Parts: sequence; structure tokens; C-alpha cells
Amino acid sequence: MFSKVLIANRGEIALRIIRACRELGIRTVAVFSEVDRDSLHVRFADEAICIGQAPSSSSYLNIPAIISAAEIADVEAIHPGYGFLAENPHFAEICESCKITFIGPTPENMRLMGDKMTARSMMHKAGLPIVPGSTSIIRSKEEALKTAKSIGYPVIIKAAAGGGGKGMRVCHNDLTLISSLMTAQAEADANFGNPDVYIEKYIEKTRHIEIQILADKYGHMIHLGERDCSIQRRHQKLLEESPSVAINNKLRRRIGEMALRGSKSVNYVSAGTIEFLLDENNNFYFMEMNTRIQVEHPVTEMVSGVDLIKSQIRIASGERIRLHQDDIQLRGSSIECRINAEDFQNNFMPSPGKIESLILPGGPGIRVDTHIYPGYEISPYYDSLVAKLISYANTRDEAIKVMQRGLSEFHIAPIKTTIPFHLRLMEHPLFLKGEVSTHFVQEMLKEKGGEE
Ligand code: MV4
Repeated sequence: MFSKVLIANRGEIALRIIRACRELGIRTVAVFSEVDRDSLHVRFADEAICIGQAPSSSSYLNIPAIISAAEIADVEAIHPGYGFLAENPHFAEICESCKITFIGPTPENMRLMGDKMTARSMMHKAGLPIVPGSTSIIRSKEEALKTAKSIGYPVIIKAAAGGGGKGMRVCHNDLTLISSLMTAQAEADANFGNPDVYIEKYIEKTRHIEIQILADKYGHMIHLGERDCSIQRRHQKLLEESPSVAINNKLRRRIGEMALRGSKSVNYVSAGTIEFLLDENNNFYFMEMNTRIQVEHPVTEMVSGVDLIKSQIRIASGERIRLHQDDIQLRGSSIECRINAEDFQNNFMPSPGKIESLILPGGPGIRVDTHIYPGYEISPYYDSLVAKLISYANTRDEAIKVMQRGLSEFHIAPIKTTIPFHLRLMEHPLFLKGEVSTHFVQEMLKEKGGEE
């Protein structure tokens, strides 16, 4: 096992990793930007090193500064968390060349799965179902029209280097396809430095289902069931839950086996997530693979009893996963609400500033993953996630009740948060029945206010 690890991240995930390290007896080194000097990850770590100014490009994305900090502090490994450098194969290679273990997948894993088009064709070869669509990059209007004609409208244009919904365009006819092709290519180029796009049949009214897997360096892999991430707005997830009401044991076994088959075919190592779309007839299709720990990992931890961060660290240090698939007993129900510093009443506008007063919820079935405290200043430089409120109970109905109670105890002032949104969601008849698709939030917001 490592004796010292650097955490190349900030916020709640940096704290989460520090906590895992402490329990494993590993010393921790935090890195921070100039505005994060008073952050809890700096206080909780054994050592802390300033790596640059507030903009991410100067600090949390600054590879030379992070590697220098790792060399100075003499760490054996770096945990990248999520976002920032977590899925950057170049960074993982630099770590390797400096004899620092990158706690995550191999650079090769990240490179292959980072190209969504390559991921799609590799998973298809491995036998996973994929949505009908183009088998290569779309280079011309003619190619786009030909593909759309063969699969039929509606179609969706996606960026090869994209993921997470950025730069996607749904098209219903030849006219919108041609105009969207140009804008999608320009947007892909501007956002990812790569204009390549491909086309798929657009599947309506889907659920976003993802399977968590763990793989060690010796080819042994297990899956830890699914998360339902259908509650999202403009591709930002707002609530995740496990298990999904749409998945029975038989379907879970089938999707789980597919996720493992795909992961094995690319010799995957570490924690990873395979995203699927589930349509109204329970057909599922591979979408993409996320080669990192995800924001919503706690709901899987609650129902599986497996600590995913400790597992990542153990795997990176060369330990074997001692669990077999039969050992994994998913139990109970867990929900995570993302509490963002955003004004739900005002089109989810960012609401940074100083937290003057704070009361965090607690009690049975509540977990709060957060880095905020009274007096903490929420910076406009980084994402708006301020806390993850996670509930756990025997059944989904009970987990919802626990979440309602937790949300009503949660008090932050004067900044605005997504708590009022979640309180409304917890009373929505369709959410209570579990009848949600990826269009749910948009439709719910239309019911009152109508700002969408
Ligand atoms: C799709 C889709 C429907 N059909 N692909 C969004 C995130 C990325 N991982 C894949 N995504 C989707 N891909 C096909 N062929 C629906 C989504 C999707 C979505 C699309 C439009 C508006 C909201 C959405 C929310 C989740 C998923």
C-alpha cells in the first residue's frame, strides 16, 4: 500500500479521497489554488501546496505545477478525483514517467474510451448492443444525408471527442440535419479541439442507466449494479438513485454482464462506469464509458457496501479484488440530490458568495458529502456543486421520506441553492411512481413558471 498520496482536486471529492486515505493509513498532500487557501481539503490533508491562481488552467489543470508538488512532497501516487485531469491520458502518462502511480485506469483505457466513436465500435465488436448509426466520422453533407436516410429520422449528431451531452444535436429532417451538421462540427471544434462528429438514431423517452464496475490489474472484474441518472437538466445531472425502478433482477444481470464483457474487451483497470440508454421497451444500448470515479458514486456505495475510493486506491497499489460477483448483494435504496449554488427560481443562475449561516442535515439514513462550512466563500471559478445529500433506506419510498426530511433540515443562507427544486421533485407524483425519463425535468419546469 502507498504511504503518501497527492489529491489533484478540490471541493467535496478532495475531502472524500482524504477520508479514504486516512482510513487506509495513507498520508495525504492537498494542492490548492490561491482562492482555495481556506478550503477544508487544505485543512484536512497532512500537507498542502499552493499550485497557482484561481483559474483552473493555472492550478487544477496545471500539470507541471501538480507534478512539481508531487515531486517536492515525495508522494507515491496521485488521485485525480473527477473533472480536471481525471480523464486525461497525457497526464496519466506523465505520472507514470515520473514513477508516480496514477490512481485510475491506464492511459490506453482513457484514450480509447475518450473517443466516443472508437468506444462505440469497440463495444459493438465486444457484442454490446449499440444504437444504429454511422460507423465512421461524418465528413460531408452527403454522408450525413445518406446515414439519416438509412436509419430514419429523428437522428442525433454527437461529437466524437465529446461526451456528457455536450455538442449534441437532435434532427428531425434533411433541412435541420444539414444546418445542425455545420454548427455541431464548429461547436465540437471549439469545445474539444476536434470537429469530428458521428450520427445515431435518436431514441426518444429514454432512461439514463449506468453500471458501476471495478477491475483489478489481474483481469478480475465485478459490477455493483446500476444508477438511474434520468433526472437531469441540460445534461447536468440533478438526482441519481440506485437501484433503478426500471430494472429487475433479470435485466440487471443482463446489463451487468454486458458492462463486464465490454470492460474486459478493453482490459479495463480501476473503477469505471458504462452508460446505457434504456428505451420504453427495455431495450438497452451502450452510450459511452466514463473512465473515472463519478460524482454520484455514493449511491452505489450505500447499496453495495463497497467503498469505491478505497477500492480504487487498493487496485492502483496492486491489490487484488477479493470479491466475486456472487458476493455482491445489493440491498436497500439510495438517492443522491446534488445541492448546487444555483437559483432554481431564476433559471438555475449561479449564486456564488459567502455562506453566512449553515445547518447540515443528519440522523438515520443521511450522508452529506460536502466541503462547505459557515463562513466559506463559494468561488465563481469552479463548478457550483456545494453538497451531495444522500439518503439510504430499505425501500425507495422510505429513502424518499428520508430525503424529504434531510432537505427540510438543510439550511444555507444567503446563497441560493437547488434545495427548493429537490423539495418540489420529492412531491411530484411521477417521480414518486418512478415514471421518469430524461425529459422529466424540462416537463416538470414547464408545469409551473414555464421558463424552459
Ligand atoms: C442519446 C439519446 C437518444 N438517442 N443518443 C446524453 C448524454 C450522452 N451520454 C448521451 N446522451 C443521449 N444520447 C441517442 N442515440 C439521448 C441522450 C440523452 C439526452 C438527449 C437529449 C436531451 C437530454 C438527454 C438526457 C440524457 C440523455
